[in-house]
Amino acid sequence: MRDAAPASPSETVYLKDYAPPPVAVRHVALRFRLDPEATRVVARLDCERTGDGPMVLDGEGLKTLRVEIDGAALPFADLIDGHRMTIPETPDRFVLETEVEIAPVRNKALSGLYMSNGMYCTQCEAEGFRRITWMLDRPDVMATYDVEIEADLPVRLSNGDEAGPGRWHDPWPKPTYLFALVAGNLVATSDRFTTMEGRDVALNVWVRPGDEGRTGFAMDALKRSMLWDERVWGRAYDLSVFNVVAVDDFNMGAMENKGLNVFNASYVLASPETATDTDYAFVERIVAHEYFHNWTGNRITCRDWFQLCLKEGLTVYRDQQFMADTRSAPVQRIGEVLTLRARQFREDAGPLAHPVRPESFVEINNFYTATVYEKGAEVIRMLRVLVGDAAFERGAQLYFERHDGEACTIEDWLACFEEASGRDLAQFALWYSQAGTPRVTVRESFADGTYRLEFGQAVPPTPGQTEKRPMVIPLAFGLLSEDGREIAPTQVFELTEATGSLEIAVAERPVPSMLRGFSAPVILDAGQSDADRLVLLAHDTDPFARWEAGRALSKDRLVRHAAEGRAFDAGWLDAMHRVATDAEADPAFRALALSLPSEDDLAQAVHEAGVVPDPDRIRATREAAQRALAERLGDDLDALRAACRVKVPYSPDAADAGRRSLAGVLLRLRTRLDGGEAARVAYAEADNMTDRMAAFACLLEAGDPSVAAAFEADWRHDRLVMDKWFSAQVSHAAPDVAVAVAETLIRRPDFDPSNPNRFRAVIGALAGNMAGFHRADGSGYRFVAERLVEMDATNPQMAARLSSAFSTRALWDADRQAMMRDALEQLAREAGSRDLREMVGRMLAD
Ligand code: B3K
Ligand code: ZN
Repeated sequence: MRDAAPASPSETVYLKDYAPPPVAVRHVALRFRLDPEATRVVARLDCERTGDGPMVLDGEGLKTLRVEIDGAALPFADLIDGHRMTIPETPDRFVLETEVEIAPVRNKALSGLYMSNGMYCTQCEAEGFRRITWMLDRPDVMATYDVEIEADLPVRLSNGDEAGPGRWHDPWPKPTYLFALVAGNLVATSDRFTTMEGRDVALNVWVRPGDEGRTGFAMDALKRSMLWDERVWGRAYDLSVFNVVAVDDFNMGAMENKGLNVFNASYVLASPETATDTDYAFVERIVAHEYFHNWTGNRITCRDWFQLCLKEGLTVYRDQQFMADTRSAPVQRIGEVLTLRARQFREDAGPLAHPVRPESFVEINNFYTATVYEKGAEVIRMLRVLVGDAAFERGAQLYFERHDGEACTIEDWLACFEEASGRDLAQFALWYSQAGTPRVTVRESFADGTYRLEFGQAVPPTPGQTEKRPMVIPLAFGLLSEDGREIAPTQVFELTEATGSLEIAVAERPVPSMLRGFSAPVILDAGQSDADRLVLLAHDTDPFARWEAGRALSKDRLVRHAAEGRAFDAGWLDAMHRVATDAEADPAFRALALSLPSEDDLAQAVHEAGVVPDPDRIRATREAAQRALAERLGDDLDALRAACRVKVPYSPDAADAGRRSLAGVLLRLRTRLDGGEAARVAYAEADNMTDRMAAFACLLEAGDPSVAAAFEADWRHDRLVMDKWFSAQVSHAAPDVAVAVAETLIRRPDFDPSNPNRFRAVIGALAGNMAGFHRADGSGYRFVAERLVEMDATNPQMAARLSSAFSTRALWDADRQAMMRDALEQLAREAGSRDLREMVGRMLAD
């Protein structure tokens, strides 16, 4: 199933080449006779000519047994060339029937039909359906489905409504990528939901026997998502059953198959003993996200894969809104920005930068990126700011009315908002086509009662895009007085040219609070003074801007320490102390304000300051800063920790989670002073996984040799908790031993690299341990590259995804750059898959 040849231009698919298919498939009837080694699939396609030219079907790794048109056999061997079957001529209306054999048990790529712990399951997005049977495997071919599953297994599921044992009918036309089948020995937690249209819906969360006790939160999140989508977007569910299945071996988080969402078990199963608050939040968010796809993705889908952000950016925007409504909106927003900067800004700044709507790809699975998802969501957030809430809502409803049942483009989406708002969105559309994070500068002056702001924007060059045009950038800002009063509430300045300016009449020189709520995904240089930042940190009414001021103060201190060896000043430490002890502020906010910028963030900032970053030095700086903070907090540390104590029984709600989060940050600081004494007590006393993991991390960082064995003794029976155990040991290992720790872990019998969660727990964690991965001797690079080559032979998607660890090459010193290049060249030589070859090719192309 692997392609042998290197990536060549002929493998590249271009947006500009899009052409509709000449044949529509109106209905698909599938019959499966499941067998691990020899599953038979009979597919009957009701087809109709819609244009001229041959019918080209996709198929990969199929043993073809029969191809017939209207009952007459075709000489299929002559028609098949690699992964294509070309039928030169067809009647206007016809039935194409094929029969193939596949071996799910041998499918380790986890794309198509595969097996996980004895259960059959599928993953078809983006192009996995072709590994099940011959079909026009493209999103603009939408059909209704009938599915029949023969197997000696108690549970047999597919999309749509149940039409008898093992038989399913899906009345809603859908593309192949939303097809799903699950069969196995599963048990359900069940509930019901009545939609606003009066439809009674059976809800089931299917898991392996033994896991039933951990499904309650996912079910609750599902019901709340259904209600929220009705209330906020007017979208109701449209089948009589909604099934969710937890699968152990899954490449990503989850998949929105129509009526049959398949989830990585780690994003469904949650109990206080085994899941952290972060896990709970992921379960809630991903359940919501996949459910919301039912309208944004399933009922209205993408014309082609270049339009991926049409469903993903929009659905992320919707899940973010849901989380903001469900939890603390400011804390959610800060978290979103942290993720955007850590993942998307990093992507945008390196060789993997691409527009929110890419214009070409070799392997579409390489474009399920932070840019398509997270920046895609930011673009929608900006659209809302620009057209206003009322026009946004009208535009969204118009989109649902006009395009229900269709496969659409970004142009279709934007046209609805142009119509609803009367506004020309041509310049706004640049957000979809221009890659790179815009840099915005702001300079201020004040004289004679006039405050003047001057803005500038520049979008940096990115691969394949050297020239950039000015974008429309909504900059939300407010003004405070120097003693912290708000003197101008939030307003939005639209920067549409390379430069722009604004004058406001005010009596005194104000303190500007810029980019409130992070109103645009840009890098802002406001040239702000420490004095202004301290005012904002103490008084800003916009929680994001308040947090941002503190973050800027901290980042500045840590960068100067790492780059110039400058000591931490009392002004900063006092400000941090005030935030920590501000009893009025939400504990979750305080936890975020006290958390220092990550090592990755600091490496990028040191690089931007014109100094080559040294990973060990950055690590040491962060350690020193934590120690200095801990010393400044002094006795308050323990008092604050005590005040964070949360009532029992455990609740995953935002308020309690916020207290646990602050307690975790404080414990980390405490550990810098007592070598792990408080963490040992916290570990012993922990009655939930959040507190336990926080203490475990502290003890690992303190170099406690016994804690890993103690944890393992308690949890070796639990695969999801053991993923945390694997991951934490690598993430929190000292830089000089991180590779050795990872090497020891992968030799254990319970390290199964074919399980993506376990593979990520070790290899992904090492790539994320900055000073461990970037060892000066290159051992981190070699270790990760070797594992990726091994992984590529069975699961190319996984290997390609983790290969982005090498995308930060340009940040580092010449020796590291050379060693990273060596690792990439090794990957280029030894990569068999199109997936990994494309990624490596992009990372080497400079
Ligand atoms: N749509 C899926 C992701 C599919 C990834 C394919 N490589 C999950 C989601 O975004 O909801
Ligand atoms: Zn999605």
